Amino acid sequence: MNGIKYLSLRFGKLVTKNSTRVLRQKYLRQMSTMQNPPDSELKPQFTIPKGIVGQPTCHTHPHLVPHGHLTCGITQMEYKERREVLVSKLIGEVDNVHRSHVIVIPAARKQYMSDKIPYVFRQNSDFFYLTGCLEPSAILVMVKPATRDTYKSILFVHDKDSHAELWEGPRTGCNVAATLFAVDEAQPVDNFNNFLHRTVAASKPSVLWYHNETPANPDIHETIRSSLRQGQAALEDPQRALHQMRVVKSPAEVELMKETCYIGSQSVNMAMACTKPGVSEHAISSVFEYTCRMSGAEHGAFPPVVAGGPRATHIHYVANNQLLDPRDMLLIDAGCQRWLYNSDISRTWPVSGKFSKHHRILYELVLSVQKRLIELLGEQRPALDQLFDHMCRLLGTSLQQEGILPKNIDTNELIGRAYRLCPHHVSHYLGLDVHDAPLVRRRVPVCANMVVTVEPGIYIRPDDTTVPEEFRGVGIRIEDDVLITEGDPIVLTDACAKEVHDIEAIVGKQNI
Ligand SMILES: [Mn+2]
Repeated sequence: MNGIKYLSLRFGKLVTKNSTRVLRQKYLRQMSTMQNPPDSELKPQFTIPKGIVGQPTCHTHPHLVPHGHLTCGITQMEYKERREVLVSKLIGEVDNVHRSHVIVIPAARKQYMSDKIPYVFRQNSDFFYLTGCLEPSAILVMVKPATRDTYKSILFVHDKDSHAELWEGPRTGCNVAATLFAVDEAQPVDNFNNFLHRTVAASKPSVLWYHNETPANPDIHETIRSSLRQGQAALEDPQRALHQMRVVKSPAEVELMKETCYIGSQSVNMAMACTKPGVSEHAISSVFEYTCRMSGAEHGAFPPVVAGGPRATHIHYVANNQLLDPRDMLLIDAGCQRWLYNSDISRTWPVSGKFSKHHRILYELVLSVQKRLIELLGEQRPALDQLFDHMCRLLGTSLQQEGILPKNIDTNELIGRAYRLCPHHVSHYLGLDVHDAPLVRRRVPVCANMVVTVEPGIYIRPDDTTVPEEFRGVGIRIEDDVLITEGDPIVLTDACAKEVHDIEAIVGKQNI
């Protein structure tokens, strides 16, 4: 790609093959010294078995997993500690201490687009957070008897099977899974049904912790329900406690978030650089995805929005099948997933490479609101719902100042009008899921080590006669991913161009 020299000079960090390699090497070095005690200090259960297992390990895929880690950036010890924290949180939630607790966290099962044609497998985030295990249809069970202070963790996995492995690739199997995932015991998934019935029947009165509403694996749903009926166990949902844990990132998770945000940022820059009149939205989407994958992401975080002109006023436009018009702006909302951690970025830029007068007015208005909202996150640690109120107020006032909204309306009316122009929320938590930890309310104040998006927008439909004509048919969104710290918030996507002069310097400078 030719224009890369210019872009590298301009930004010093645009993705090239070379810079990605350097980044990864630096990262691997950092990881192996920072969080990993020397082997001699590890207890016997914390070793990564050599040999081929069902997922990448530091022995078989040293280019993906740093030495001594179970998954990139996360040690077996960290996964074990998460399980311990969850068990103690859940026990603390139930009044009666004389109860046994059985916690069931299923992995995702494979999904098919048509007969025998699977979608790319995506592990269930709750299950992955507690195990680091990438196997479909596995099940984590933790049993805490009323009579003991300790709990036992059992991982149900698919056992070795030469016929299945001939088709699908190697499995970890029960013999190795307990060591690899640092659990007390590994059993074949086929044993789960009997195991659960026996355990629940033998431990009355018991609490069965299981997320019943949207089952991650419908195949075991009936087993759980029949255990409940027979064993007279009380059903409780572990997800709220789990999401409270997930919403606050560990130091290792923060590093993973930095990585995914950096890759997403550079990939949006590349999409910006490849934007020219007549190019298709589809091509821009492909540039984004290609750059993400070449830089170490597994795939996109979600189907990207690549919307030229008035199509940007449809907030979830994903058809991406139109050609770009030089008079239009282009809105992208895209992100990538690296080791299951997601970035989520929106940018809007002129197809021609130069903002028109009215586009620039609207763009700078949204940009100043977005920057102010990031400051407010640091100054006031508001709940995300409060940040949304701030956005409506700020947008309303700015639009009034520019003469886009009338001056003779009261504050409530103004906020209402702003809300109609930006009908989506301004923020969500970000992490293993794009809309991360959904059970954590957006009414709770943000705190250090949360990662949240800040994404104000304005969408003026082509037929919106309440707004001056020259501003109609435009959608603008600017979205960054922000790490809350004890001090100022850190914009993890700050490598992604958003100032007018930076955007104008990049757009169109790269040949596809
Ligand atoms: Mn978002």
